Amino acid sequence: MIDPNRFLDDLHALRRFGAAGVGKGVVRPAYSEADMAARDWLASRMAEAGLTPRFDAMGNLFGLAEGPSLLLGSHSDSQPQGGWLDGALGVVAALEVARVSTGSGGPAVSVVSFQDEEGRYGVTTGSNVWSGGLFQADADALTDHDGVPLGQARQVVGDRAGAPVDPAQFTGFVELHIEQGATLDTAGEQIGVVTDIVGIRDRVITLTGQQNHAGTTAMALRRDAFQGLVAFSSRLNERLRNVVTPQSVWTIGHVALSPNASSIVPGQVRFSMQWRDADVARLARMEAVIEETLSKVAAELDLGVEKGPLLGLEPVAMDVDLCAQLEAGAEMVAPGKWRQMLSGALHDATNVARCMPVAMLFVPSIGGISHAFEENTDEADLVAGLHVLAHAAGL
Ligand code: HGY
Ligand code: MN
Ligand code: MN
Repeated sequence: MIDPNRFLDDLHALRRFGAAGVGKGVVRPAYSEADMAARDWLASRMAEAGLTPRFDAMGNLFGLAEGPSLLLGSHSDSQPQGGWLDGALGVVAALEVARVSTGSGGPAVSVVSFQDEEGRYGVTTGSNVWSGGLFQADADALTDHDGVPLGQARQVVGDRAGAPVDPAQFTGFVELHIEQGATLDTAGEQIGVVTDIVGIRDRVITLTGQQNHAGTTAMALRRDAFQGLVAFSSRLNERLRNVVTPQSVWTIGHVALSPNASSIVPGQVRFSMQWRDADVARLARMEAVIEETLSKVAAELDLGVEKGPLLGLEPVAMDVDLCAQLEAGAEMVAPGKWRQMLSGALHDATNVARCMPVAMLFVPSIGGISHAFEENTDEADLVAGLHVLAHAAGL
């Protein structure tokens, strides 16, 4: 029998690894001490649940059932400032469903916590490598914003790593996740059944001008990298309006100004450029506008441009049969308080869809807040999501 209190206790226990900031925030980036300690704890809980824990070389952690099984899970790494539920909810709910199913001779259910879903080193990197979307050597060359290569960071996995886990042993993948947006919360609904996950593009861009004295360098003579970023961003906002819809998003989230000093004209700026949309053709049109705007501004301000590798994932549709099971569960658990919806956030399910049928379900995020310490969800909604997941697993 699903035990909501045991599930909630596990959620609060997992939050203690990297607990930080206000509310229930966590700081548990991929391969950090807190991340690996959390994975060791999850491995012990998987063993107690009757599963066989197995790390792979990337640090993805599986709890394997015997024979063919349905895979449930998500990720347990966090953003640099993360909420306690992003990823963690799906892993802990999967653990509770697998524990009950194994204990009652029910359908075989395996559990996974993917590594670096939050893309400290790329974009959903752990499940990307595991599903064959990214070669290990290419992943190892990816660096975080401090320049540390993933190949070096993942050494912390050490001798935990066992044989690779073959995706062929799984019949499908279902991921429970918080919505990370305001749709369900605003509508007073409890469950979202995801129809599609948007696509994403992400790259690091460097503009290089001339570092100089802030007092003696006339404005007309400056090659100011920060002004280049300002001009790029404001013109981009104007020019993208012609190709986007209200669901399209683009973000400059990381900015490193050099040398970042009050009396020095900035000679260089390194920034992340990320955009997302449900339509592949529109992602390409957005890319063209970004490229044109960048080269125009660089030419006008006499700045050098260096573009890092373009990382990305295509939009993906969820499996209709697995969705039907989630919809039946939603109607049973939250009659009239569920909807089908698009996911504006990226998830490991996008990568896993390369190897098997996948589906996702959401529970509300209070105020739509996520990727922030304030992220939270009512316990009743967390438990509702757990019950719908259990129903989809055949419990
Ligand atoms: O950015 C995302 O969509 C995910 O939460 N990593
Ligand atoms: Mn997530
Ligand atoms: Mn996230």
